[in-house]
Amino acid sequence: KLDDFPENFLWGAASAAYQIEGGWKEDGKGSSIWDTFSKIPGKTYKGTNGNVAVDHYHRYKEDVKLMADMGLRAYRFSVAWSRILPNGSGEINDKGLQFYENLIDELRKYNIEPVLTLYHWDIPQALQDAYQGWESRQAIDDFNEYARVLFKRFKNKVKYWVTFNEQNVFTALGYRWEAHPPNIANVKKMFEANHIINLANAKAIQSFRELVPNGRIGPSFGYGPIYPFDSNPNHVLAALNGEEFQNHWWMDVYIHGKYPKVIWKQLERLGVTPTIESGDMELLQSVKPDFLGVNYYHGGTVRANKIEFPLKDEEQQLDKDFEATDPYLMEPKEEQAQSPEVPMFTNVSNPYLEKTDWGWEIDPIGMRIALRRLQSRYDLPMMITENGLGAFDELTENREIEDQYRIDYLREHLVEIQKAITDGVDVIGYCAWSFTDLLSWLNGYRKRYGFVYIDRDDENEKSLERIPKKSYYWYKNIIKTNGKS
Ligand code: BGP
Repeated sequence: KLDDFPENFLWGAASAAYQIEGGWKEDGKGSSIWDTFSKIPGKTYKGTNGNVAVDHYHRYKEDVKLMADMGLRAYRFSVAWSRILPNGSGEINDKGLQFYENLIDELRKYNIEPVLTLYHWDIPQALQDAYQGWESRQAIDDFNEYARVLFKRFKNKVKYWVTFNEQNVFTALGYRWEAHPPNIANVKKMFEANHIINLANAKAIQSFRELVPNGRIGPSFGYGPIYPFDSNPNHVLAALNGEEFQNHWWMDVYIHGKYPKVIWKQLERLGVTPTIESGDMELLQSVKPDFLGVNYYHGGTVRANKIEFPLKDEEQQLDKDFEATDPYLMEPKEEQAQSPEVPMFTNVSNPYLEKTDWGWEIDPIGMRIALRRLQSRYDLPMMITENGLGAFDELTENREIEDQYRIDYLREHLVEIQKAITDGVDVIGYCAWSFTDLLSWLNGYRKRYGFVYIDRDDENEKSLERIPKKSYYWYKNIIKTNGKS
């Protein structure tokens, strides 16, 4: 049983444009870097892409009706920049704006609060071609231009806005691991692009203050607490390094307008600090978000690095387990050996945690730890903007999905959120990932997260029929009772 959640708690669900919409060339849309990347052989599972996705572009009314029937109070979605500005800047495509206006109106009709994400990883290809996208400072102005178009158009219809989704994830996978576009392996470029994105974030928030004075804006960060392997002070120190490097390096800038000193020094030694121009730090310090979006899936466990502290026999296996399951380390690259954090910590599996079918650790208490740590360090209201279970859902003979495992997973996380609230953490909402099944960036359509099953697979679009899962009815009841059931 769950205890009370705050009144007006935003019970929601989330999605992202590229993963759900389809209609990739429809009504004047330009290409994004994901449209290009997904077509490079071998980059995504069986070459799956978002050309059709789950066809939300044409079926949004049906999807919103399902949300309304469920009683959903908030829906987080992202806008595809290349629908609004097909060339990245300049000419505005009104049909693109109209699509989002229709979606927002449809949500409002049923009193579902729209939570609009400006950037969920899909910079227009035109800007990548023109100046290498986030490697150029021109992207700061172009992102601001794009954001201003949306602020002006939707300022009276959308209250909650998210600037960047998981900046830590898309910069690392895109500029370091060659796992996302722009498909680069260069740590220095990762830090340069990250700094430019921080500036774009700050500038857009300045525009927001001018154009949407009553709105609320913040980033969505992919946060996971970092644990020490055991109480050996060397490992505890490594966990501190991990926490600062993997989390606070990114987040401190949003809230405090500066990079953590310890990590800065470490990067300086490695020669990979970003270029700071005059006025940069002032711009970063001139804004502060209204809330923090938190995407929580799992944390990480680390030990002091292997070179200085060779692994004991029993630790070797944990190390192997980690390398076998971590999605980003499946094919270790040469460059990994010289990656900046290696002198500071080494990732290992956590022997106390079970894993999903996809090798992600299941750690509901980590949710409470995350919220507590973030409340202490940043002291802002928080919205869980993503949390969910990726699984292989199979239709039964009666064409139903019995996803009790998803219900268990979500319930355990909600219990910990509720405890965090009792602890004194300010949580304003929870958006489960995801409402309908949708494209998993690298894993195709078989890794499913939704409350609503979509009849399609990796090779075949099939009927695209929407089928509410068992978890849909469970969440409906959670919302109805404000979390009590
Ligand atoms: C987050 C992304 C989402 C979503 C989710 C699940 O990092 O913000 O867009 O995809 O992870 O990830 P995956 O689809 O890789 O399982």
